[in-house]
Amino acid sequence: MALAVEMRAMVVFLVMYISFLRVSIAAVYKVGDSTGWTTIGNFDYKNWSATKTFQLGDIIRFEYNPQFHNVMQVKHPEFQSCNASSPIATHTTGNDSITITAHGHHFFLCGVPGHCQSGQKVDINVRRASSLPPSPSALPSPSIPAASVSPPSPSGTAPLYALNRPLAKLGLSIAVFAAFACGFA
Ligand SMILES: [Cu+2]
Repeated sequence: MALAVEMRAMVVFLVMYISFLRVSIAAVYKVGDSTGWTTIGNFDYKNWSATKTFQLGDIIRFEYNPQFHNVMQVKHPEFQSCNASSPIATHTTGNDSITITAHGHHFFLCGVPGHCQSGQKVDINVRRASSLPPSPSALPSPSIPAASVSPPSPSGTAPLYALNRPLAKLGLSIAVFAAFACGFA
């Protein structure tokens, strides 16, 4: 009987541990890394974002001096033309964390005159199959309009991709769990 109780506690612990892992998967990306969000040094934000694999739930952090800069989320045409007159959202704290909740492109620029033109703009692209390694038989990429920030359409394959990483972590969970359980014995 005591064993049954113990087993149940273990299962509860394991479930909690896996939940924790799932939550902790989200990554935080500081835009510009140590450079931050600025015009100084002509940082290449395009190259910066191109080297990242953004996923749903990831956090994009803009760190900057709010006296000199801000963060505006805009649509694609405004991003292209550096038009800060009709932003979707504006952030001005100097330490802005934005959680990515949709696939596709997320366009940000600095709304201070001249800054976007000098390169203070970044395109955060969350690809649909980003959790998969590149394969030769790549899916024919669906023609998603660049400016689309609409919620993802229900797709049969998406949940499968979503499961990959938690499952990969499961082995680790069990190993840690085993060590944990041994410590109690
Ligand atoms: Cu600026």
